[in-house]
Amino acid sequence: MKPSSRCGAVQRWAIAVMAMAGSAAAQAQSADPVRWQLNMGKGVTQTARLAWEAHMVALWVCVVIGLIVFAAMAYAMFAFRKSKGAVAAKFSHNTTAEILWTVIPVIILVVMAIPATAKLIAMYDTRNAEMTVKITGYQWMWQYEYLGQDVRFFSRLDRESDRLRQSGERPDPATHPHYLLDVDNRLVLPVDTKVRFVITADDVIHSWWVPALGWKQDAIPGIINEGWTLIEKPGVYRGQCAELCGKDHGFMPIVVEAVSKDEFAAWLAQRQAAAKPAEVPASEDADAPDATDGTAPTDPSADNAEPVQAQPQA
Ligand SMILES: [Cu+2]
Repeated sequence: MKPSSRCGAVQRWAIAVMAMAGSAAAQAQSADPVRWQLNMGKGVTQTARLAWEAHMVALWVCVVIGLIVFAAMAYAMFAFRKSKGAVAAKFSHNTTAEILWTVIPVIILVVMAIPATAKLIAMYDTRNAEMTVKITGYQWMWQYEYLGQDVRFFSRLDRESDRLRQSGERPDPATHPHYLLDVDNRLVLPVDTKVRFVITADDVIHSWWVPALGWKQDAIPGIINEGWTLIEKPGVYRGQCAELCGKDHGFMPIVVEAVSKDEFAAWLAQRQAAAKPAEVPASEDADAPDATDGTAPTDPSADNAEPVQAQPQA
């Protein structure tokens, strides 16, 4: 190989590795991992930890099996090589071996399935929740409704990300670390509180996914799915829609802000207070002179919860 072509090959190889690392980093970004993190994150909920434990058990089982199989292959290739005069055996069936390579994997699978099933059952147990949030997926935003609290709002891609994505500029990770992962209204939740989610969609199937919480749940029109979380650590946890839902699927991020119970109570009270004055302008407007032409003024008290297109169509 000529030095120049070797150089080209090395360059192509380096580009391929960088591209793979780049896409891995982009995928992992939603869980706010550290740079070059290879393993799944532990998350900030018990559910996430259970998923992590199941993943680690499966990983180590795979590692041990891989080591045994590759060691056996390497030994066979080296010890029974042609140059040593090895002659291939001619048998085609071995009942003992066939029983062993069926029974051993079955035992491994059963041993892995028992704890995994217990974990799954725990993940779906939404009983004794202290509060419920209804999540509705729309093309292309989320609506959060704190059931029984008179608080609901839409959560859309933040304006800066939206501007950048439409400008054709290349966002700099240093100045925009949460490009496409920021929203205008965060889902604020209290820590150490069992929160039940009821999840649905208005138009097409979406999927609500925040990796740090440890699960994802489909949001399907006409169907209510459930989930729950109990966040142990205050912080900001980011996620994305995980079901291809249309052209702006990649632009409906999720941001959960976990705060202390006191901060949450204060935030909720403030949201409730902010929601109330929306009814006041109706009476103010009644005195406004623009009803003189006989046309009905637009009703400012109209429910602002109607979905509106977040972005102009491209
Ligand atoms: Cu979606």
